[in-house]
Amino acid sequence: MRTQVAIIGGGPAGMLLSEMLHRAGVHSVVLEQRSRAYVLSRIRAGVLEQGTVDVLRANGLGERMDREGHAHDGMKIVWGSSDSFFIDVYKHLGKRFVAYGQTNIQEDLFAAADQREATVLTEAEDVQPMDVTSERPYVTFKYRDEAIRLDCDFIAGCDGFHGVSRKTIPQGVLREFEKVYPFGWLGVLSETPPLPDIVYANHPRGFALASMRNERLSRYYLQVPLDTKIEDWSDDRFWSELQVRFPRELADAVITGASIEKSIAPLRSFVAEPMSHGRLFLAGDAAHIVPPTGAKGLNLAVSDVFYLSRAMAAFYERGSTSLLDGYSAMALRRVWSSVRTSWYLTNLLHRFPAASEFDQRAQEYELTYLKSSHHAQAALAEQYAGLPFEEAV
Ligand code: FAS
Ligand code: PHB
Repeated sequence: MRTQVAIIGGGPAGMLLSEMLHRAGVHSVVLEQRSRAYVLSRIRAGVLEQGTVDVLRANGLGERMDREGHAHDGMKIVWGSSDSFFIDVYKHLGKRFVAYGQTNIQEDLFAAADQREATVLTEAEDVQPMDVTSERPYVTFKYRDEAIRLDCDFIAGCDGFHGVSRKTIPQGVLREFEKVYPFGWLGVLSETPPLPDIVYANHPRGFALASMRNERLSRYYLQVPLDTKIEDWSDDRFWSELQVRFPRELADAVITGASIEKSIAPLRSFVAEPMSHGRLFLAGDAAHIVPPTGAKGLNLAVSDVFYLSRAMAAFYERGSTSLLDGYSAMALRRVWSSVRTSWYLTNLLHRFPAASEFDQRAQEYELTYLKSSHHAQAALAEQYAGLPFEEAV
């Protein structure tokens, strides 16, 4: 087989890259190890930055999002019995967020790929990037019991944190930065009307979050210890704990119901540098992981793909390699900004088991300061909205 760009991974990064390359006249093949049904069964992100919304609209992926998505001016942070403030992204930046599930985006991406009869090979096994530092890289894999070689000009590693691509970069070249948090998030999806706002709660018993997928589908999270077992959390226990962690008037407004999905995600911050090596380019979770506190994971995957598709299009249009050469540095500037914001919000809103009384006081003061300072809220809103994409110079 031969293509211009071999894309490893059919999650949001891989499928969006394939779509954007197609629109730039560049051919790609997507190799996904799981079935389409499995990819669509994963419940993950739910909040899209304005930059992500703009990219999806510009690539013909906005119609259902605009119909079913929920626009928000910002998010609410609550703590204690009545303390709260609103991260008003619209007031400070003139931008809005859209609550629209990653699952929906994945469905829209698969539908667009089917529309253009794209080559998306699911259940591809033993995918291996080869000769990535040569001018003739290729990928080997097994498909329906047949061993296949896919020759290409470039390889895009969009295969997530546990993928094979990042591991292809030699140890002497790759630098990894990691911070593991001493807790996870227990998430529930329920067919119940959500609270009107996305609400983050800091409570002595732990963090809680109220979000949504649409006006009939709610998404809630609780901070839980790392050794938590899902079977220990009945729906009743989840709802009563959630209502303890929200101030009374919010707790009373929560409409409970049977969970249709329940999962635990560990929290970590992780960045791999550089995000390219020879003709291999990493995008999305293959290169970085953020704690979901800042709702940045999916949005970073989109910004990486925006930069990478622009760079590859420039190569095929006019033979220029400058954007490809500068991809890693440009993507990492935005990655580290989001990694820092997500780390800051995780420290601000969670209870750390080993926190000293000093740490606790400092956290409480930070919340009080944010509540009192228009400037501090504007700075947080700017970070939360996500930095603008850099121009191609
Ligand atoms: P993905 O992991 O989504 O996709 C990678 C794809 O590559 C997968 O389909 C995988 O099967 C495939 N793959 C892996 N190895 C392969 C191989 N060797 N060969 C071929 N294919 C291979 N972000 C938020 O903003 N908010 C959230 O609330 C949130 N919750 C999350 C909960 C969980 C449990 C997880 C894991 C992540 C969550 N995220 C959240 C982050 C998430 O949304 C990611 O940022 C997003 O999926 C990134 O997309 P990709 O980079 O495409 O990686
Ligand atoms: C979600 O809706 O899943 C969500 C919202 C905000 C976050 C993380 C996840 O920070």
